[in-house]
Amino acid sequence: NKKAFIFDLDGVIVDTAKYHFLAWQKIAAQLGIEFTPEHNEQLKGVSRVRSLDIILELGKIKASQEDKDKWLIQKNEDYLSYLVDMNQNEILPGVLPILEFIKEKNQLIALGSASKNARPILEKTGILNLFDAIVDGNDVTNAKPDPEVFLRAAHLLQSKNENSLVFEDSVAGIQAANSANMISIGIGDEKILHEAKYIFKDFTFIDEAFIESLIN
Ligand code: B16
Ligand code: MG
Repeated sequence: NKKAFIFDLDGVIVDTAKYHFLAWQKIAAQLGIEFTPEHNEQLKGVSRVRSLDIILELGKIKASQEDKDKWLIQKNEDYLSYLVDMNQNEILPGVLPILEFIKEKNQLIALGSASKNARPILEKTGILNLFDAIVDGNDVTNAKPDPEVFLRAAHLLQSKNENSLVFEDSVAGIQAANSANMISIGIGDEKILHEAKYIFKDFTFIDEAFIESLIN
């Protein structure tokens, strides 16, 4: 009776959240919109298209589809420029030993990310082979907090929702996991992620005993 461990990508496995922020900040600055780290919390786990809409709403700007498409391309090109030299060093502290421990225990691992850039990131960081299933922004139509991404991951692993665990750094992702009846594990600030069943500041606070308690 295996458990399905579903991992978000940005902000959980790798610290790409900071690159998303830098790239969006450039777009916002260009449009004269103030965009702070607090505003950025609303964008975590949210699709690229929806993220731009949130920023435009912040600045009360109405834009043509043509302009939006241009900014979306610009944002992604800028974001990808930060990933060019990405390697295993960008995996967040404590993540790799936990992934390896879950494998050692013969449990299942999936990715559940909103990002369309997920696969190249897993390749560059050298951990693609640890995943039994990958669901990313190319596979889903409904963004978090809709649970589609996690439901698909559990389905691919043939795991029941209640036997699935989700590691997430975003409020939208925690809500998605909860509404799918999965066990939500927040990674980050407990004030922001208070809806999660468990919360850890980062993976260095998660030990093997905790993972074992989830398996049994
Ligand atoms: P992309 P996650 C999400 O990834 C990010 O948290 C979010 O900030 C980003 O806008 C979204 O992916 C889309 O990413 O532009 O690369 O397709 O946290 O769900 O792994
Ligand atoms: Mg995330």
